[in-house]
Amino acid sequence: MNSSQDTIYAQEYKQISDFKFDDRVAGVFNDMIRRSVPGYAQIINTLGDFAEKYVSPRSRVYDLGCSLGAATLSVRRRLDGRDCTIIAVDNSQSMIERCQQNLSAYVSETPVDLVCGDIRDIEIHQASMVILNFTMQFLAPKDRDKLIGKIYQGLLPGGILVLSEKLTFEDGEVHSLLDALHLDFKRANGYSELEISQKRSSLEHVMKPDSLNQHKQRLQQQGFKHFDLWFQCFNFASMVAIK
Ligand code: GEK
Repeated sequence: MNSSQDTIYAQEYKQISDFKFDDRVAGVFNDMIRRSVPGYAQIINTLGDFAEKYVSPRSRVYDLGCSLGAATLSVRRRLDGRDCTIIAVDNSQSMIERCQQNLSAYVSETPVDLVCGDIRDIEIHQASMVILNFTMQFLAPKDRDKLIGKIYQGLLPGGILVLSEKLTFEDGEVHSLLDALHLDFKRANGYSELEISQKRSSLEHVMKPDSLNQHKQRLQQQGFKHFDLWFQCFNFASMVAIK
């Protein structure tokens, strides 16, 4: 999956508008997410391992907020012979168009239904795996319980939800430390102070992370019995919840 270098916030803007997954972002997204999210590559690879263990024959896999299709590609490689369908959803037309090109570059017998739509509106049925890889943090907090409830209802018994999110921490000291380490990670990946601060302002009203406790409580309230973190690097984490 090739992509141009992300220089979107390299020039100084007089006014920073809210972050959008538009064509400009979609064009550099692969570079942007790898340089901004610690552990992203490992999480993407491990989604394939979860798929291998949890996806049952003739079931469905949902990739909600699929962007350029990295998670779908990782999972699809492991599903041949299971007669499954992957439903990959994103509400950015630019992401969907590029995702389609990425998927067509590889041969697979597992079909992918690529849907340009809002994950709050789609139905979930017969799922043995649902992936929310850094997507729920962009949903209004009031819509999150309902989404997790819908996923729980749509999962087959024994099915898995993999939920990756940026986290906040209730302990202020820990929050500041992990936030500072994340900023160092971005600097080490070549982002300037200007790029870091302008991107931060653009995300301020758009991305609202929860704490691990909030995730745990929500997942339990919506019915999940089994839950834990399987990955964390600084303030980025990936969780599993099993029905
Ligand atoms: C990956 N999972 O590479 N409905 C549908 N899509 C949405 C919605 C919504 N309500 N809100 C946001 N999106 C991917 C990375 S990126 C994470 C996910 C990030 C989409 C949005 O268009 C974008 O493509 C994606 O969710 C979030 O594994 O940029 O940090």
